[in-house]
Amino acid sequence: MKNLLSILTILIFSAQLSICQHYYDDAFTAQKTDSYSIDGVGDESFWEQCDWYDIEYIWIPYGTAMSAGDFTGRVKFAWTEEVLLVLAEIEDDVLSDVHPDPQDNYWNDDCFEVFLDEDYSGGWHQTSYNAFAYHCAINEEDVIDSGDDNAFNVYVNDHVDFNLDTVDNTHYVWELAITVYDDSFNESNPTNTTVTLSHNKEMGIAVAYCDNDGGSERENFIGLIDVAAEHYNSAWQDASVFGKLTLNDPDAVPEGIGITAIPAEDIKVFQDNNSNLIIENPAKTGEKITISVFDLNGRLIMESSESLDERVLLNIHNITQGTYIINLRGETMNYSKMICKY
Ligand SMILES: [Ca+2]
Ligand SMILES: [Ca+2]
Ligand SMILES: [Ca+2]
Ligand SMILES: [Ca+2]
Repeated sequence: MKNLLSILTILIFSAQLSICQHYYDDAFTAQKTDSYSIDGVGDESFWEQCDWYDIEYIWIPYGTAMSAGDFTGRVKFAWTEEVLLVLAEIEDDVLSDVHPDPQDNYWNDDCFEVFLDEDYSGGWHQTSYNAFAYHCAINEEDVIDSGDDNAFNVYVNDHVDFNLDTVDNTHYVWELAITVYDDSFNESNPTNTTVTLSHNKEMGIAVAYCDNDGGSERENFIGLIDVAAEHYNSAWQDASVFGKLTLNDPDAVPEGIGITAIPAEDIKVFQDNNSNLIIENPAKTGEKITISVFDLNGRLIMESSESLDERVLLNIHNITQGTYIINLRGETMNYSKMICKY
């Protein structure tokens, strides 16, 4: 009996380990927006604040290279409290949809896939809703995920609102708004609850493209994550191969610290034409502050202690072009502003 208990303990512990692990440390950031339009055109201003991530790893056939013009892709992420937003630019020489039944061989037609693990748990999801593998068809309508033990290849069209826009004969834009469900989702429940998104929330994410150029099967499967050979086709089954997506709201003020000394609208943070960061504070408070520059993945790029006089100048020549979050923190203030370094 004692041995049996020991074995059970080991099994349970092993199961917990397998549920919580993540094989890769790829990190991505989604930026907050309050409004959007799913029209296949990424011209909303918030998309400019989001980084592109290349869809560049050939999962099938593993480790091979694409011919010029066959496929290129890149993706970016944003969010509101209601949805995760995905924008992808795809180059594909032939759009192909040879299996007319959306539930038949959906992965063998041209198809844009978003893999989403609401709570970043990792772990097996092929036969559960621990995570979702949203296979979006080029008909701009059908979204299929493998279901659970009771339901195979289920329609989850109401999870993803998407639009596929044709730019020219070989270039396309996919724009998606994904309503987020947690692992309590049940396909037979007509009133599944959805998850409200918030600043700093972490979710498991991967993206891939199934490229079929006219045959009966996809010729290539190209993904966002640089997986090992053993995981060349694991994403549809195992959320542990996903990367981490962090939701960022640049306007969020950390709890317990507010701007008390100076109204936020009175502080101006911008870059001048000589690659200097300028902070203007008409209140001339002289408060000792720490100026921190973060990239969109939350990495600290540089930091400086200054006195918040009427005008503070900080040399940022050595920072590469891109979007950054500037944080000013002092005894009575905590203020963040996003800037584009050019
Ligand atoms: Ca749009
Ligand atoms: Ca192709
Ligand atoms: Ca999960
Ligand atoms: Ca294709």
